[in-house]
Amino acid sequence: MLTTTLAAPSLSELAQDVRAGLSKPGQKELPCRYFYDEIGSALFEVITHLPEYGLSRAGERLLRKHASALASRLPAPAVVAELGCGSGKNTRWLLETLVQNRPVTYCPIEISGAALAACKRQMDDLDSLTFLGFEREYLEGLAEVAAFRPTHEPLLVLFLGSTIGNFSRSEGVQFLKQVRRNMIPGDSLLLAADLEKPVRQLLLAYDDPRGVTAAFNVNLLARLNRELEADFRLDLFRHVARYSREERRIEMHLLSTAEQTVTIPGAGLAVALKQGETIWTESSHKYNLPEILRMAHQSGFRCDGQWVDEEWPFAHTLMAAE
Ligand code: AVI
Repeated sequence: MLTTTLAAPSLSELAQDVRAGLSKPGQKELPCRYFYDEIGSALFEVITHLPEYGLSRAGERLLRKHASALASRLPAPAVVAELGCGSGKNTRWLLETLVQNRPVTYCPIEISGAALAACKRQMDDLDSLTFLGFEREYLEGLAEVAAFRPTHEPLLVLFLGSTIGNFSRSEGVQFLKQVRRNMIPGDSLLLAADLEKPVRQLLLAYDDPRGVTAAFNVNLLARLNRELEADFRLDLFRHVARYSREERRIEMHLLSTAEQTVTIPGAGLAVALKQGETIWTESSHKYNLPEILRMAHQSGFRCDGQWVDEEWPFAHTLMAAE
């Protein structure tokens, strides 16, 4: 297996985003993409095994069950790009099937170097696979893949795990449009989206009784302590998961249990928090099938297939670039 990994972006971007999010008037925010340092990626991996968090297992079941059907609908893809590969465990089911009858260049695009390294290990023994990893933002990495891929070899872009749900609905469509701009007719996108389900089930998925999701959320503050010399007292924050019926999304927050001031020298910032005030760290939007098809059309794709898991409502939609 051939392997290359391209370098990470600078730290100052983290400082700028933290400064912008925590000095916002009204609701303070931190971008969820900063969850995934080495510890956060390891905690997320544990989350994917929690009985309450059914998303990852649903995605895995769909890929295991439909990999051959999917492969047969694809015009011999030789280049597979993945937006956010995580450990690569689920993707392996599909790649294993694809490499059976063609050589594949696999280009995972991932901002977490730790996740990219884990994904590389996951694919190590696939002989007909060339692994070309990009430690980049999704669109930046995809533009690089688009620039080097031979145009006669169709490109398959994977956006799995329902990461689309971490965008707002309108940002999600804007994002898919930008993905589409890096593709040409004949290319395809496999999009995973978590579907609406009972609120109680969703709240448990994002606030598990073992406290792993809480640790994942609080690690974001620990990361700022480590990387920006912040002095967040982790014992003064509590993980909160809420469901917004209006927006049809889970929101994760970190609630300050005391009035306090936190200093973040690396971002040149001191933040005053009231007791009960929250920092909003993540949204996970939940979808229905017609709206996924609408999103596909709005962003320049035709739907070529859709698979829904029987145990945990979750959909994979194969979209062809028109
Ligand atoms: C990566 N992303 C799709 C996960 C989600 O479900 O929104 C991240 C996550 N947050 C809490 N648990 C898992």
